[in-house]
Formats: sequence, C-alpha cells, structure tokens
Amino acid sequence: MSRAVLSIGSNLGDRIAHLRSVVVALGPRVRAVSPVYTTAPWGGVEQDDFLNAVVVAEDDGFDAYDWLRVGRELESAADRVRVQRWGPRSLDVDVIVCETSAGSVVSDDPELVLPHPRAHERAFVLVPWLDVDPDAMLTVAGVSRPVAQWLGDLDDAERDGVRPSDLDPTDTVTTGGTADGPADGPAGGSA
Ligand code: PH2
Ligand code: MG
Ligand code: MG
Repeated sequence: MSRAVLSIGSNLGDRIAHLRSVVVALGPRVRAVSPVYTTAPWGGVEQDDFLNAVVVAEDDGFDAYDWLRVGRELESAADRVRVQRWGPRSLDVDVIVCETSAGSVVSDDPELVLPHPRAHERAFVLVPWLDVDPDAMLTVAGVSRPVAQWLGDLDDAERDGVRPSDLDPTDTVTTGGTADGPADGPAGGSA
C-alpha cells in the first residue's frame, strides 16, 4: 500500500485544466482533492500567480518512486519545460509525503527527498493539505509536528498570499452553456 500527498500547481497556460489533468489521470487512485487556491508566487521569482491544490492518492502496487514517475509523466503531458528553478510552469506535481505499510517514507535521494524538504515553508502546500487532512503530521529535520503548527509558524503575508478560488478541480467535464444564463426562463423571485 502506498498513499501519497501530492502538491499540484500551475501558472502557465490553462492553469485549471492542468490541475484537472492530474485528477483525471490518477482516476480511481484519488482519495481526496482539496479546493483550488490562487497563490502568490513563492521563491523570489517575479511571475504570475499560481493555482495550487493538494491531491491524496493511493495505489497498492506503488512505491514512492512510482508517484515521482507519474508526476513527471503528467508534467510532460502538460508540455512542461524546465527553464528556471522556481520559475513559471504549466504543471508541477510534487510528492510531499508518502506513507506505506512500513511507515512514512524518509529519503535523501536528490531525485526524491521525502518528506518534501520545503513543504513546511509553503502555505500553498500546507493550506490545501489541511483541507483534506486536518490532522496531518509533517516531519522536518526529525521533528514531527501537526501541519497546522508548521503553518502557524509562517508569516501572515505568506498565509495571506493563499486565497480561495471558486474553481472546482474535480469538474473535469466541460458543460458548455452561456455566461448570460437563460434568455427567457421563468420569472422567478420576488422584486
Ligand atoms: N512552485 C514553485 C515555485 N513557486 N509558488 C506558488 N505560489 N505555487 C507553486 O506551486 C510554486 C511557487 C516551484 O515548484
Ligand atoms: Mg514544486
Ligand atoms: Mg516539482
């Protein structure tokens, strides 16, 4: 059994479509999807705002590297090009933690450091993670604390940069319709 917490983000192209592509591709593996947030860019690179969310997924046959591989495949499918560290990207899929029957995976492999070494500094990860798992724990440098406490340590400005959106990451069917609504529907409501 393996259960991964994935942080997904996009600030290039059709941002919400890129996030939805992850939900669609993971399909029945998906256990929870957080709301989508509009987030100020983290990391000092001047760029457009991101959309961010967190997905919890499970697969009996996966290990941590399978989540990394799938994440990279999804980034490629979204035409991700690696240009600048912490710079703009069509889709980023980061493995934050991975739980197996043997416990939470700890890895210092430069290809896949787990738990994610900067998750605790990023409100755009912690806020949506708490939405789907309010009791989540995160170990940083050997110290295991509730995610809510790591979030509480961040500056207000960091938390304030994470704003709810009205986008639904699981709305993966295009329904069409017009922005104007019905032309001559029933005259409902009172004056
Ligand atoms: N990802 C980055 C760098 N900065 N900032 C926000 N708000 N959201 C991200 O997903 C993000 C970022 C590199 O992975
Ligand atoms: Mg990232
Ligand atoms: Mg990444």
